[in-house]
Amino acid sequence: MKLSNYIGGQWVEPENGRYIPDVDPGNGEVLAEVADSTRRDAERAILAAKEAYDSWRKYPAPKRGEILFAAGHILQAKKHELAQKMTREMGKVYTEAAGDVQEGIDMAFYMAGEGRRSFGYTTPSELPDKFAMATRDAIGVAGIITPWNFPMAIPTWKIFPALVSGNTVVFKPASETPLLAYELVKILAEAGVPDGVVNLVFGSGDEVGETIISDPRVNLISFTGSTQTGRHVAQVAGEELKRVSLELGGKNAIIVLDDANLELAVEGILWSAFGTSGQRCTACSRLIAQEGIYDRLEKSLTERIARLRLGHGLDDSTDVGPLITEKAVDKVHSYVEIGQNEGARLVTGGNRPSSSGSLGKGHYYTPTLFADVAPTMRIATEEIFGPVLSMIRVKDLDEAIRVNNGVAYGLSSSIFTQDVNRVFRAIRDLATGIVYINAGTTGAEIHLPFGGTRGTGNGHREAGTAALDFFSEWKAVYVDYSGRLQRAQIDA
Ligand code: UN1
Repeated sequence: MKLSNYIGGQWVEPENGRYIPDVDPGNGEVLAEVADSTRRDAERAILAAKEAYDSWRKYPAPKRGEILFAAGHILQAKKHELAQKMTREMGKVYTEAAGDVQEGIDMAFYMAGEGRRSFGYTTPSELPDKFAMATRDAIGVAGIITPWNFPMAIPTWKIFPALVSGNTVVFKPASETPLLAYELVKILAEAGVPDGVVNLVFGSGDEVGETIISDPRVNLISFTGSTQTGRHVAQVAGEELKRVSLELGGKNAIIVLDDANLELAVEGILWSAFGTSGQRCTACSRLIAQEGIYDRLEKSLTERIARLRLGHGLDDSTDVGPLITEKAVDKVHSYVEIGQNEGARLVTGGNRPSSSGSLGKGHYYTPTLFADVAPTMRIATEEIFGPVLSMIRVKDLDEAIRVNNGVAYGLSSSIFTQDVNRVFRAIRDLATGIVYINAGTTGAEIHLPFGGTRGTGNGHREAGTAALDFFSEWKAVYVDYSGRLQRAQIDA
């Protein structure tokens, strides 16, 4: 199977005719061949999006919404098939892949409804016989650059609000997950998205990504990925004064206080730290435990982690799938060595599984727990993006909050306690964009704002109506029906 670009409503070969393999990280199987496009292909896509913009922005928003409804129904009908493909292409276990597709379905229906809302507001004028209102306008061509860890959810979080707001799209998915991007764009075309409104270009960040962020015809950029790349995106796009939304790294923590329900906390920790093999921006990689519960928590977690089964995500008995690439495995392992050199205590995991069995062909790493981690160690401050959890001991809630807030990121945080007073202090003081009470750090729902503070981004939020604030701009409209010149601020 060959995955070509989709430009101006046509599936087209990359100009250089080059394709590279798309590989299953769980067993090395080649799933498809994907276009390795260049700057020229990206420029064609940008031109197509630019040309389609004027008629799309004038296409009634409720009708744009209806196309998203149709896309939502197709996604729903194909949920199982798409989830299976996602597991094979990205590695996460089937149930989690199905959840990823479900986020896309939820976002389709939510944003479809926005076609009949996208509320602005009216407000009184300071002058008589004059009417004032604020409406939302489309912006232009949206450059959408997405990561591999949520191959359906994240593209839909960006593309659907972009479309319902009247923008056209140039979409560059991560090189590791082209198949799901291809499926999504096929569904959008089938749902009735007009030619040129959504364009898909496969290829590297250096060629395709760089063109999208620097080309002046692209008006806004929505990017999810590493903090390092995000900084570069902001710099390049900033030159052209583009609107830029960045969703970057995390170093999310779960706080467990002495009075917590221990079993519930353990479930939440395992799910947040080792689900998707720790490859979520929202994954929990720090466990901040109060001293009275620390040892019991460590013991219980150690037993449970030892029972987690590694394997291919389509195998029913698998709890933890592979990492995305061998390079990712190397990075995770280097952090394990860093942790040991820093003096943290490796409790369990910390190695590649033996390469003799079926795991030998994939990129696996054993779920890993470190204890006696100091809050300033590198394993407790830098994003690892793998199945590595660091336990930090604290005296009380105040220290827990200080440790939680003491990193360069601020996406998600969580606290387990039964004390309502401490719950509300935590809600007030945890400096992250998402806060969970008695639940892990993952599992954001699509109708609430998603995003983080500090190094996690640049202040924008995705999902919910917050997404419309990024993908549209305000137009203030004054209608004077007095029939004479009325001067604001001057005529009493
Ligand atoms: C991400 O890891 O980039 O809250 C997104 C969650 C998911 C989305 C994660 N709904 O974990």
